Amino acid sequence: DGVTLLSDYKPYPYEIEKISLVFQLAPEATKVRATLAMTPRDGVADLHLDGEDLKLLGVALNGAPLAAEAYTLTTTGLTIAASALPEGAFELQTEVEIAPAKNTALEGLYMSNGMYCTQCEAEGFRKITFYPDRPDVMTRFHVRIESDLPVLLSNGNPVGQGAGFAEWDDPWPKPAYLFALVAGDLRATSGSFTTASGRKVDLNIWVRPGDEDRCDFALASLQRSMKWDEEAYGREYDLDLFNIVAVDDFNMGAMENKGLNIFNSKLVLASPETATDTDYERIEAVIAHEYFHNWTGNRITCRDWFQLCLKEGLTVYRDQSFTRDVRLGALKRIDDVAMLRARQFREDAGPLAHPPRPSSYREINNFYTATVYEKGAEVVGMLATLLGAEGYRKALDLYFERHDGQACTIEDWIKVFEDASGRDLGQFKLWYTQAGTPHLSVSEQFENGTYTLTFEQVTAPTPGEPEKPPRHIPTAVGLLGQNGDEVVPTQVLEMTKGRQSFTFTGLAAKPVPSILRGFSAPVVLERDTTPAEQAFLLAHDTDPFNRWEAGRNLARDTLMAMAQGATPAPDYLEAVGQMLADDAATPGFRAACLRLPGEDEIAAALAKKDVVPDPDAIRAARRGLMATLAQRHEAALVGAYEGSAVPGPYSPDAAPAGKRALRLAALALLSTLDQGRRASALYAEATNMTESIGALGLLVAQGAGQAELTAFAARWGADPLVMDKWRSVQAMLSPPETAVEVVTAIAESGAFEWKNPNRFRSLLGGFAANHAGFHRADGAGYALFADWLIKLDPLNPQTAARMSTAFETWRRYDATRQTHAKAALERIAGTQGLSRDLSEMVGRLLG
Ligand code: B3K
Ligand code: ZN
Repeated sequence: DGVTLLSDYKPYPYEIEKISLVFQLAPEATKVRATLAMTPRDGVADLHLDGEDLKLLGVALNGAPLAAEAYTLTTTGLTIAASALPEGAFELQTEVEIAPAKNTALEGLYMSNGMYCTQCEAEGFRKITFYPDRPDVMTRFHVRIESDLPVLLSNGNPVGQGAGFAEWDDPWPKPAYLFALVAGDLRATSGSFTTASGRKVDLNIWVRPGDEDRCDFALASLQRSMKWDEEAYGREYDLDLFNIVAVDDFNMGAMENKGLNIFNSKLVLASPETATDTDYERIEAVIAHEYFHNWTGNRITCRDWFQLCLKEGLTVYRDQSFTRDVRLGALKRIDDVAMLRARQFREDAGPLAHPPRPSSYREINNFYTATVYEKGAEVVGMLATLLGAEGYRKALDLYFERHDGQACTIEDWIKVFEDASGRDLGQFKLWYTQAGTPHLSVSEQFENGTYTLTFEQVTAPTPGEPEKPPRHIPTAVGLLGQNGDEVVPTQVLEMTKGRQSFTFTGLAAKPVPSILRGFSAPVVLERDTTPAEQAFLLAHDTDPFNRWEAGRNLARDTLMAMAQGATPAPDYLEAVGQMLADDAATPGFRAACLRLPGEDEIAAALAKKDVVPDPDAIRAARRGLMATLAQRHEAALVGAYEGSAVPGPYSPDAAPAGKRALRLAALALLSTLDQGRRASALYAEATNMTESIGALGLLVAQGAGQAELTAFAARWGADPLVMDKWRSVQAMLSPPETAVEVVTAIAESGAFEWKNPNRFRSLLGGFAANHAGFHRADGAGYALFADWLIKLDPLNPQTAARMSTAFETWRRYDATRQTHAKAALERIAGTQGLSRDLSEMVGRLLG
């Protein structure tokens, strides 16, 4: 029935010593000849090679053509009967023809703006040649590319080059998903890195002619990443060459192919005029992420795709640590948790909930999720918290020593932590195998100098998982005295039962607890506390994350109450004023505190309390609170706005970026009072994209900015990456009364290149983030979205399926909206020839 089960895993019956590939590139008819040196592992068995959309031109065994009776060809592959195979080693050769120019799915070998490129993870290699396309089959690749294009690249080291061809050899055995090939008219920005042991590595960032002047930041990011991985994890790079190629048509962010990373061009190209501070930060983080995969993913890979979080969760944890260390410090945790809640908690609370290590799937591409990535990273972070910094490093050293060159499982990973620490992590493993976000409620008691915290954990059922046994939860707690001094420094309480108490003795007075410091576990903390106490923590907590969290809780509670008709809580308004005045806090931190929770987050919080969220009331509450804050603190906000202007040439560094963030956060509030006067002025004088697009967004949110939108399009019309911002700002921020019409107008203007995933995501992804617009009561938002998914699916199922997650919250809303959303989903489900990708998603969404 098309379902793949973890429990069905069987090792592949053949070893492959080596694969040699010859590509004769042509847009409509590329020929691929593959020669596999194979040996049966355990006696002769039927030999299955995966293959899809391949035109078979010939099969030969040890040099002799194979008779047609000896093999069967299906739509999913080629099987050679055991009876046709020799006892021992043999050489198998296939020749196929493929059409990269017709490949709109952007998986396998395809073309983008005249260049050839590949995307093989998870199962794209089977669209290039017949091969056991599974991560536990690792071998050495030799590649010959024949083409007249000037730059011909593959994995590993260049071993031959001449007129119309290049040959590459990768000395490191790898699974097929890490194979890559690029051919095109490309220009390199080059540099080098010398490893700790003295190996000089050549680095190239390859882009289309004309883009060379936007590569310096990516190159410097790569150098920083290489250095950090040596220092933090003792990991050196292992080839003499590292290539990164920017591609305009790409289904996701980037791909860690061995020695030849391929990137979505939006995550490489940056200049002050075209990229925002957030773009710079993401470019650095993704360059680091893909580079870090060289050890966590490539040298040690996954046994099967159920183990995806083994490489992704760990590598996200590593890139988050990198960004904290080289750029953002404590602010990084705040950003990551805000993102985790917005995406992963949302996923965990809906029909798409699944464990970081799922146990079944139809289409693996549907499992590159916030749960596998971000929650996977949280689980690694909890292991680091439980073992401490030294213990974590010891465990990772053991992981690399024990498993280098292998394809591993989550069981292997946990065993490494058990062996390095001597601890039993059996209960901890539930984090990997069960879905759902635990809710942790806390109560306190103080008597005779003894303070007791009692925790209770409950996880609601998720699809297919009615029972939720207690998890092992590391809870970092510190206690503050009434004057704000820290009376008990942070300690990690380990909760393993459903209900559990922890005591602190010898206290002079009842303390104020700071619980779940640094967000030490991905749980929802529920605590009956007063606004006054939250305000106290916002003012005094020594843990920067919990300081921010206290303000966030106040803001969220205020907004929830306002969405149900209340007026804003005075404690909150007061606390914001104090925070704004706190010059000891960095501008970046103050900006994070000024930003209010998004409408979707408020809706989720209401739904959790069994209140049916009203998108229009939520929007009104949020805008109302912004206006109230602006009125109350106008002088301070004007001070913050004017005082955090950054003079001089643009630098993407954290300090000026933090100032710009504060400036824009203050401006967002002030814009509710000045009819966009300041935003217009800032737009006119801005010399960097952060401020241009920030100001433009504020104008659009007020239903204004027509002149600025026109000016922006006139200036940037020829730059598709910049125009993506123009589209997404309008789709995301237009008022709900006009958002559907705005999106429709952009979509239907001939200029919208919807087949390019960046273009599609900028508009439809932006619209999905427009809470009140997408969830418009008459269902027009849902219908528009469904139309576009139906249109994209036959060309690019992967991106269509990914975008369908816009519907994952549909059951939260009122009956009318539910009826419209359900109708839209059913219309998608009923579409003839729907892809496996999108039909799996819609099936789960409809539950
Ligand atoms: N490993 C790739 C993602 C591949 C997605 C395939 N649908 C990028 C990354 O996580 O680094
Ligand atoms: Zn990754």
